[in-house]
Amino acid sequence: MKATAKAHTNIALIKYWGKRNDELILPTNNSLSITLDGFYTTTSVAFKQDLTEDTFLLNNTPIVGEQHQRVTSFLNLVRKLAGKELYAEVKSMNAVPTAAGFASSASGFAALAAAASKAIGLNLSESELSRLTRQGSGSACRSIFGGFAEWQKGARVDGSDSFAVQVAPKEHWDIRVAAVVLSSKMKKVSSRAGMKRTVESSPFFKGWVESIPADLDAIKQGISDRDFQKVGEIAEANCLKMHATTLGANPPFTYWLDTTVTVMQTVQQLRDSGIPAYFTIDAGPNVKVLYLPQYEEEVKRTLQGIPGVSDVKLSKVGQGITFLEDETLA
Ligand code: 2P0
Repeated sequence: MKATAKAHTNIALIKYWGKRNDELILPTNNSLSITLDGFYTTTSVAFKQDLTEDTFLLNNTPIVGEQHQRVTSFLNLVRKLAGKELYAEVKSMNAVPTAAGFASSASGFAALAAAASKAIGLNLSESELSRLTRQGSGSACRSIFGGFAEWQKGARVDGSDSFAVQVAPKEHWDIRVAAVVLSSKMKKVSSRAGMKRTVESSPFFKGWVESIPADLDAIKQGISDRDFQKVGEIAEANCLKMHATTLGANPPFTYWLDTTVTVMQTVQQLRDSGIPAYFTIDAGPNVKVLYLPQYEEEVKRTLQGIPGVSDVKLSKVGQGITFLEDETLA
């Protein structure tokens, strides 16, 4: 009763920002992301008769407290689905540098869901796996798929129609993402708390939700046409809209630091000098930059040269869930 799965993290071009149901993790809008080759989590799950509780090792360190509780709560869903009451030994290795500002919860919950559901004997389709994964962390449901994935918010109150679908496989288009890591960090508001505060108090939230269908239609056309300018412009504008909603919240907040704005301006200057590059930012200060492969050297050098930037990590488009030989981790 053991399985090992690998999942990559993803970066949203159309952001998930707001829930209509906190417990089931049901979003107020569809979102669309690129799965990233460079950042991933590998997790093995073994359900065993002799365990008296779930155990969780992350990068060889035993995890207790809130993180352990989130894993146990998620395994409860898996046990319920399978009708089995066995505890599990969970071992995860994270190749998502926390400092890079990617939500490791996306690759983490996708790998956990895949390994746990397989280990316990559930034979889930990709849609069913995405729906299960969503209940661990929303953005993770997109990481089941490689390439470009859309999380369809669904309409049903039980969440049965809220899961991701693949929009295009990774072979469709070789675009790149640079994760720009800032040397000073500050994240006072978690994404979970931040989106909740925004939904409850920001007068801009209504406009955000209303603007999504047009952004989605246009970006899907852009992806289909491999139109980099169109995709970049929509992604950048969608990110700015999401961040604008936080300024209208009560109390107001922003994830940006001074260097965040400097990186954004540098990306705009790159464009002015004829290099197509666009930024997007999640619930933190770091910036991700979309670019085309032929400009990799120049984009990297320019971003690395910005004062306050400590590292620039590059990634291609990645694949979806893969299952590995059980011996890999445990
Ligand atoms: C996204 N973010 O679409 C957006 C953009 C942050 C900004 O998904 O509460 O960790 O576990 O569902 O998935 C971060 O939120 O939140 C996120 P939960 P999650 O990638």
